Amino acid sequence: MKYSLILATGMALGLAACNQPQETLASTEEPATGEADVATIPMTADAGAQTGTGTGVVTAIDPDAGTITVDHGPIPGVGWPAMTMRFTASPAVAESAETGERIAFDVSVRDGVNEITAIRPE
Ligand SMILES: [Cu+2]
Repeated sequence: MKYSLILATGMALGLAACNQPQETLASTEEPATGEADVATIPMTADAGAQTGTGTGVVTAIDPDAGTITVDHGPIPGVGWPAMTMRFTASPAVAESAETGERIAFDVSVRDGVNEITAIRPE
């Protein structure tokens, strides 16, 4: 319950904050598919969230649960050593990865929620 409220509030704030630069940012990422334009934008300007960029290998994807498991290297931006862990991801982001693929990704850490906000092939 508490988790959902925090997530919903964060998403609302994120959407509001990213309303303006959304168009230009989206064009630098993968081609927009309609549903992907909001979800794949790195929320680097989101106050209260720590952000970082990492690289690693996708070991599992669960689009229904909205998670991606990545065996990743150190991520100095959020103070993490190398490890294998599960991240939250929007359906659009989850679908942009493949199991076994080597990726670079943006991560946002806020209120204990570790979310991959963008994925690029490495
Ligand atoms: Cu980790």
